[in-house]
Amino acid sequence: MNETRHRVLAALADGPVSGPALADELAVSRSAVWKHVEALREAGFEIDSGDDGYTLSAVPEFGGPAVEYGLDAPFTVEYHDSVPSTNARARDLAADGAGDVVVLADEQTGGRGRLDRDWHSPSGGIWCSVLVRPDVPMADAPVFTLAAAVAATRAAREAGVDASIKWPNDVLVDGADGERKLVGILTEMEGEADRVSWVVVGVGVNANVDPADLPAEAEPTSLSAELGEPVDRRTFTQRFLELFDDLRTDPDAVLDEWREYSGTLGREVRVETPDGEVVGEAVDVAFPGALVVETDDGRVTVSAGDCDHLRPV
Ligand code: BT5
Repeated sequence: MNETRHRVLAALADGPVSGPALADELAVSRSAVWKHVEALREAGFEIDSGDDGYTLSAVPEFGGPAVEYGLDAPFTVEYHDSVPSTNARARDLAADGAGDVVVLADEQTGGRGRLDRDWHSPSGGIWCSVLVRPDVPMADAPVFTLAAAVAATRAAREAGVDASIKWPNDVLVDGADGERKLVGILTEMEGEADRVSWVVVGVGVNANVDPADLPAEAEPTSLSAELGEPVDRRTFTQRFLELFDDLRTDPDAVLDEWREYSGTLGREVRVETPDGEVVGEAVDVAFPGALVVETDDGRVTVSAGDCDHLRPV
């Protein structure tokens, strides 16, 4: 959304404001004001026009302008009703030189998980990829996956869902019938060893989705299933982006909050790594995102793999 349109919205939110007064305030023509108001109505904003002028009366439930409106983070949002994969789109934007862009979709038709697995993304979810250009070495990039997991978990808790993090990239809800997957994260990047060029953090949140429409073997859940009513996707997305923005430059805070929200630490785990299986008690997380496991043969630090929670220790 361009700067003038942001300012139109801000003025209407404090409305009523007349077309001529708005034109003066923004130093644009009256017909330009009218075009901005019509474009905002097209985007789903409800704008009343009365004798005193225009007033903003409702913000759309979801979409790019809706998420950008009132967002306290420096991202522009590109929204799609349907797209093959927000990560693939964000990678294209990265190749064009973009940064601090969020690609957001209501539905994905070719969503991807790690290791080329499928990610089911029906309408009603929050399918979101954040493209950033941090000034860090490639080896540090896993901390962005942890930051996204922390931000998604905190946003879920603020929405009333008691989520926790499973190392390295899942957000789960522990219910009567065991742990169910609420959020998955796929981080992709490009660069030289000493410096990242871009990082795309893809976050899939089962928001207002019926878990019956997701693969049963994945043991999925959704925010709406947990709450018994739809969640406000606009607020959730804004909180996620604001929290992620705060954390992306503060790795110590990421690790501290990750420990606080972790469902993995203190558990007996089995991690399938490229070098074999590691079984033991998960005792800590280490920068930039490794899991420290106390095994019968001593401490092992695992930097990548699929993790299963076994019984509590
Ligand atoms: C992940 O992979 O959990 C990462 C998922 C990232 C998805 C986001 S959505 C926005 C962005 N655009 C993309 O194209 N991707 C990212 P992994 O840990 O490999 O888990 C994949 C497994 O989760 C699958 O094999 C299924 O078993 C299961 N699964 C698929 N869809 C699911 C869903 N909606 N909810 C829960 N589990 C699901």
